Amino acid sequence: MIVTADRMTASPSLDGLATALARLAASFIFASAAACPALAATHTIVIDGTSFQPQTLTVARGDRVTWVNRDPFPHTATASGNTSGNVSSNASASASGNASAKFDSKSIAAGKSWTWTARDPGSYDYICTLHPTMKGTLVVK
Ligand SMILES: [Cu+2]
Repeated sequence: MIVTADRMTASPSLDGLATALARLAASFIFASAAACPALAATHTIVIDGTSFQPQTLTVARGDRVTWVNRDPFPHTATASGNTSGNVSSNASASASGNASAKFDSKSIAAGKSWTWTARDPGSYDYICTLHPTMKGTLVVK
């Protein structure tokens, strides 16, 4: 009777331990799975008052950058890829393939946004082609 009782009490606690271990293992798996997409961040550049905010943004390779147009008229975020910034750093630019790196949102309508994934490291000077005095710099590390 006593042995049986001990077994009966021991059995649920072992089950409990197994369940706890299973939950622990599951939480590790979920944590690892969640860590992968978390490595790529999404950054926001707000276009407001005919300016890019922040004017200079540094992101990591693989990150996504979203330009949000809060002005009541269209803008673009356009990097030519052969900007003046590359003249002084031709060696590193060609080494990392930045000479051809560029992006162009085309027209971003009022209230709309445009997202670009930063794949190649470098410093991207960009403008709004509709308002060339609007300038910004995106640094990809
Ligand atoms: Cu503009």
